Amino acid sequence: MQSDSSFIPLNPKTYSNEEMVERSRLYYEQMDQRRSVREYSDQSFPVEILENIIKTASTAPSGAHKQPWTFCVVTSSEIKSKIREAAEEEELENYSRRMSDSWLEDLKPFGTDHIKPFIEVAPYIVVVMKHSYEFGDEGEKLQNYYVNESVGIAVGFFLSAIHNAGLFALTHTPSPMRFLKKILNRPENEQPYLLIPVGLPSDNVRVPDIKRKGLEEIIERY
Ligand code: IYR
Repeated sequence: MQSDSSFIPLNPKTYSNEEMVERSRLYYEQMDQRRSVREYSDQSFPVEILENIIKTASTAPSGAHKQPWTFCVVTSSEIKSKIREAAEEEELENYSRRMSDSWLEDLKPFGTDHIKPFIEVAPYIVVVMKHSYEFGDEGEKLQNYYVNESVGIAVGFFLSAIHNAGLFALTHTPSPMRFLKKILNRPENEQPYLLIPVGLPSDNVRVPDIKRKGLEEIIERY
């Protein structure tokens, strides 16, 4: 199977068990500090950092290595305002009519409502687009595979890289998200997946007092 000449040697970097215990613990401790932030400072940061983060996201595995994603980086105040206006319109409908009473109850601890200033305040808005399919050179449709799984994994890498860089984000889903495709003028094969403000928190920001499930609540041993 591996006789194909397009295979190359891996030369993996490996560690002792002790080193792996230490590395995995340190990574867990670092990631356990990650928090979603809804209130941002307008302070910007070099775009190179975000580009490194997007390159990291794109190292994610994907179905048949199709990398079915585009990361739209928005800094234009005009476009941010358009996105905020359209997102708030949908969210007003969500909070006042579409969401069930139990859903609204579940969201109470997070203090969310339909007003979304972070869309205009955060220095960068990243709109992640998933590619349901691709276009070939003759305009023919080419299949992608496990697109939701692939893009979800890439966004996981993205959030981890943001935290590692010392930046903050929010995975925002202003549903339905069709307006993003229109405002950003994206092609027919792309669908909005998530809207992610990236930046630094506002001064004295407070976050909900959440607890994470313990290991024995999320693991089953066989
Ligand atoms: N999209 C809405 C509502 C919302 C839904 C869930 I589930 C959340 O975890 C948080 C918010 C909003 O962004 O306000």
